[in-house]
Amino acid sequence: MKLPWFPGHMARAKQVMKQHLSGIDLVIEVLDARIPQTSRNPDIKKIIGNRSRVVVLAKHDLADPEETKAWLKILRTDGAGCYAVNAETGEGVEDVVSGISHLASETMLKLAGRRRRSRPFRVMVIGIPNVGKSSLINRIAGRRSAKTGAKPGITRGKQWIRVGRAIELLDMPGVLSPRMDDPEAIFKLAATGALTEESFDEVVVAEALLEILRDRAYHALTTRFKLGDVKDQDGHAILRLIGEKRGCLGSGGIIDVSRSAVIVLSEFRKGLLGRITLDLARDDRQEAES
Ligand SMILES: Nc1nc2c(ncn2[C@@H]2O[C@H](COP(=O)(O)OP(=O)(O)O)[C@@H](O)[C@H]2O)c(=O)[nH]1
Ligand SMILES: [Mg+2]
Repeated sequence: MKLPWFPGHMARAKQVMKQHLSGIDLVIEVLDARIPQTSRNPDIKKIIGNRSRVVVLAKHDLADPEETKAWLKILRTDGAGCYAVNAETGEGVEDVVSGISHLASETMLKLAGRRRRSRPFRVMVIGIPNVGKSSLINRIAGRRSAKTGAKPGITRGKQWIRVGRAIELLDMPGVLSPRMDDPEAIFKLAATGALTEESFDEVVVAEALLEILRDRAYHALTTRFKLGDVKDQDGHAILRLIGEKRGCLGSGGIIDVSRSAVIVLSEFRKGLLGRITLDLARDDRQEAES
């Protein structure tokens, strides 16, 4: 598989993020619920330092609910809290906000005990591209403006969004680069939509994904694409069958597998092939805890 293009703006974004982190008390680390292990930046602990960290598993509507439950259990032992949300609809975001409020008041009490001057508790959202950072920020901000009515200058266009009385959320997320340490990780990032289209081979990714779906979501796969018995077929054969069913024909009536690959990936990412978690909590437990 081709190595993804690593844009210079990613390095700059990291620099900007480090500057922004200087005044931050708590970091919300957004992970993709389908790949909680792979969507985590390997240097996360170094980047965050000793700040508190809340983990949010976004896109939980696309992940296997049992797997998400297991991941929440694993990740809860690690940070200051862990929540599963749909950042698009806002489902679960209330719990994130109340968790943060609780941490904020604890911290403020400690500061008051040391007779420090009170100041807002500052929060920043970070995560890899496309994981749901902006959606989460919008949901947290939207919840606030829904409660207080429109207040121009407070919720929008400013660097900080007020959340409750004592909390401020940075309007801008911190973008982290994903882990690219093995082909398996690159496959999972590509399948879930974390990488730009030009940085991987869609056919290779779709074929690998189809074999996972064949083994773990057989009914959803065969129903969605109206396939017959494909239990003994490999990813390439299934991709060709899908191309046939969906009329992906190139010149001379040859099946255009790159078109069927695009269809498979796009329908998977929309959740039309079922709720699939690619990082299984069972397999990845040890790594996650290390
Ligand atoms: N199904 C689903 N889609 C989501 C969720 N969160 C974000 N998205 C979608 O994922 C894409 C990337 O989201 P965005 O917030 O821009 O990610 P960012 O790059 O981390 O800021 C957008 O199309 C969102 O609508 C979620 O929880 N569930
Ligand atoms: Mg964004």
